Amino acid sequence: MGILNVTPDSFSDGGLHHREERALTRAHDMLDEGADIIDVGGESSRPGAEPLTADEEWWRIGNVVEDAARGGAQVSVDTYKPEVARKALSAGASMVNDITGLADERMMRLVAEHGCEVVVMHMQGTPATMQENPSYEDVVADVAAFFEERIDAARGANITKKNIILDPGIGFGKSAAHNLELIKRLDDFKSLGCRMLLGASRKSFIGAVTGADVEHRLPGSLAVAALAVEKGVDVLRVHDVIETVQAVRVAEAVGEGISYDND
Ligand code: HH2
Repeated sequence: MGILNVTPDSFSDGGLHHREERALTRAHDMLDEGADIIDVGGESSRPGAEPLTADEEWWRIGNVVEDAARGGAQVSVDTYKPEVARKALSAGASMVNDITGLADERMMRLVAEHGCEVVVMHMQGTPATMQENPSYEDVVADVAAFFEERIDAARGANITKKNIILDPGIGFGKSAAHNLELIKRLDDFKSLGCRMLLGASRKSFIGAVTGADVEHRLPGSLAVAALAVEKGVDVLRVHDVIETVQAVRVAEAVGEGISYDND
């Protein structure tokens, strides 16, 4: 899943793809590089970010969603607002990426109505305050309990389990230690029986471990991608598509084996 932030202020690529034509070029480049899904977002969720209205958000992403879907991409819309998701689904998106984990009942009903895929992400608090003092009894057990409750609620609303993709929400109300623990124990979530997504690309815990600034976190991001594949993660939400595809291919080949003509 390639990230396409049509925002002036995202933590890593803010401003880069704000102009529509640049966003579309980036979408096509990511598909050429091997992305299967393009995740289009109009509102930054970086710590401390201020929310937009639904109209402002749609105004930023509408044409990009429509054009990317028309060009044949599977489009995911990164929004927690049902008004924005509804428009995106009508414009050709087929996945809703909801960082609030279907907190809004209207979003739950919309996803059920459309029969689309949905990313259910865990977040402690809200983007405005989530990094102030994240705390858990046991971060993996707490996130798993949240997933179980959300799966039950979604199934109660007639969302099928095969359409639910679980995401522990790296950096969303979590310290660096929490993020590392979640990555280490990603396979604990497999027993819930849903596909899984991880969004660790260029995030600040990589900086906390290595000292690298946001522009120089690709190696750390690739290390996490390879570990995630090994632990059974199905979708990686990333900025650097071509590099991640190579890392994933190698990690998969180690796991599954491959036959070479020239061995
Ligand atoms: N992370 C970000 C945004 N959306 N969605 C899911 N499912 N999982 C994530 O980990 C995730 C997400 C934050 O990263 P980014 O989009 O690069 O930045 P910003 O929120 O500042 O636009």
